[in-house]
Amino acid sequence: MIKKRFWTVLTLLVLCYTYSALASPLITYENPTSPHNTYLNINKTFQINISIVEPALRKLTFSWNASSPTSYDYYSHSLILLLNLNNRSSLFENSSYVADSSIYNLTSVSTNVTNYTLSGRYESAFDFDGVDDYLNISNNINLTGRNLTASLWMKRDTTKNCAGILGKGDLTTTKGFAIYEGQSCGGSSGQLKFLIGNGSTFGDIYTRSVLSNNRWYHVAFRFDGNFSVFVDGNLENNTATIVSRMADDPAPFYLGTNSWAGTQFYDGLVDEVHVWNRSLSNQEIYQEFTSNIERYNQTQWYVFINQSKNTTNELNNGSYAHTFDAFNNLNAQGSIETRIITIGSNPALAPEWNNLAIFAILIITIGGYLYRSKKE
Ligand SMILES: [Ca+2]
Ligand SMILES: [Ca+2]
Ligand SMILES: [Ca+2]
Repeated sequence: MIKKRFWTVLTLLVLCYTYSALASPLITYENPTSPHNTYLNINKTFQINISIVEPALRKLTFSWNASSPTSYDYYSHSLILLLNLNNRSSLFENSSYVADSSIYNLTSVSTNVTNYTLSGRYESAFDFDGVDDYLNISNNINLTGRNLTASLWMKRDTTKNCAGILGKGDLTTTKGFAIYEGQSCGGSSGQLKFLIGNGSTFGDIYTRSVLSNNRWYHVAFRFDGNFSVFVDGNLENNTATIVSRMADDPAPFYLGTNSWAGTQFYDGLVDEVHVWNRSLSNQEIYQEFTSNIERYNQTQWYVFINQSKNTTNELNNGSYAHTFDAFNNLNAQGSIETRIITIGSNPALAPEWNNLAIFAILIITIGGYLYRSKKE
């Protein structure tokens, strides 16, 4: 009787364990992630690649840097739009449908778009012809009163007056936000403009840089009561705005056109669009520039990171521990082992080379000894 109960309890425990193991996100390091306890003395940056198997991902956190621990969300409920634009049939993507991989799984419809291009920043990108192509992404998201960060990669073919790149809402109602070309819209040729409406008026900011054609740029705009604009991870303009609060209604996102004009079409590529309903820190925006998160199919995700300190500096000497935690819709957690990368200035021999060197010295010494004994 006791024996039978023991086996029943054991079976239940095994079943519970198996269920929880199956139900948790699975994270795996992929090449070329450095092994645990790697020492770097030149090229003080490192790459991390992971894959995640989880059909209902809700949150992904990257923690790193042992000396001043930093935690960074690659994915969470505050990421309200995530477009990889990779034309994955496993996500039902085709020339007239684009998958939003945010939690909100928004419905995107492309209009007058002929093709994706394989020459994206990461995998494929969307190629807007500047004539009539745009994407319309309907949603029930209301950003009224929220902060905002919007980032994307862009590579422009030609500079056009006021051409819309990304926005939400019909700005004739002075609501929502928009990123578009500044030329003839209050800015110079090659500048970008970011605009937010509060229901009765607009606030705006421009890039300081004049962005060249035919080159990839990462651009990010942040509204947190003030305006900030980042190009390739660098904060390059930061101003107060007359608009202290955003007004919005559940209006569509638009890519490739200005929703309020309908004739100002962008000519060029757009890739990896992120919209957050919160303000990201400068470090988080730099991290967006240096990383990519991709949904590969219904269950699989990839994250790529090329970690350095910032856009101009490699990492300081020290010890960097990194790990990831993922959560699904049942709040089950999956983690991966912490790996440590040490960065220093001393040329350090890897342990196997140390052993090889000792072995070689031993062989030479014994060889020398035998040679001498034979001669004597
Ligand atoms: Ca077209
Ligand atoms: Ca892409
Ligand atoms: Ca073109």
